[in-house]
Amino acid sequence: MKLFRTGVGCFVENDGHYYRVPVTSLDALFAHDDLQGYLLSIIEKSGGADFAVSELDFSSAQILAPIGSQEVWAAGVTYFRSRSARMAESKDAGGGDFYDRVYAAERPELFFKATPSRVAGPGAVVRIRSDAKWSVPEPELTLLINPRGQIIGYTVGNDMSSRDIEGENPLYLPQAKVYDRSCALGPCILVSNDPLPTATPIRIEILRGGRAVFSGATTLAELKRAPADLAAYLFRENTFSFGAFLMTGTGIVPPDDFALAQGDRIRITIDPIGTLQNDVVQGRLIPAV
Ligand code: DO4
Ligand code: MG
Repeated sequence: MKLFRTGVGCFVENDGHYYRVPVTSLDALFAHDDLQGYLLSIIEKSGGADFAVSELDFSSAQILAPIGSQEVWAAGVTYFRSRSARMAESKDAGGGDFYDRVYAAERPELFFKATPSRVAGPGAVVRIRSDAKWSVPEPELTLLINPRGQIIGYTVGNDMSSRDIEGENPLYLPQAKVYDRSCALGPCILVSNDPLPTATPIRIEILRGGRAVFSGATTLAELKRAPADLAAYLFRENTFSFGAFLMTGTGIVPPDDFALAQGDRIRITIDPIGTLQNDVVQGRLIPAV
């Protein structure tokens, strides 16, 4: 069952059919005692003319990032590939053995990633910082966690990152990671209280002028930490009244000679959820005032 936020309201998809969800805010929905049960009850009650109108409304609606007021957090160095890439990029700043240590440590690396205003939805643009020369997308399974700390769904995430800025000095991590449109989420929430199978594939393709310039894949079997453990660490000392999103880290890093460029198209697919597609811009979206 998939939950979509669109320009004309929220819809739930089940078996290829779309049903309107009578809510004005995702915040109330995500705080529900039993989101999955509530959405199933909407599907069971739907029928007749209302159902046909919902299908029609959905087919012409713009799909938006499936986020309300939630903060987006991220875990880092949760795949061996990420550990090695960070150590390589920080070789001039001391070699980064702290990446190796955090990969092995009991406590994960967790960092603040984005407010909703910094998040791009499906089809919207993501940004490269004006002062960055080496940026990459990070395709990440992203957890939706309710205010009680329970994982209630999954979406596809892109943790846009400036490798040159982070590599220069790890204390620059917030600047490498947090800026306008540095994060993309979507196209929907796969609503589920169950863990995803470890065989779940995560794939990325980057197109330049319509031609693939990078593609990569991994599976959740490569993720070193259990999503529930990451969620538990995040909720240890934080209250999230509307729940939170938690990106689980990247297992795919392009080769060191690859940098994103203006106009690139990024496609990230996690099969049970869908494909998140965003085009890249470098520079400001809105003129400074
Ligand atoms: O340690 C820096 C960030 C790592 C990260 O974002 C990742 O592994 O996905
Ligand atoms: Mg990341």
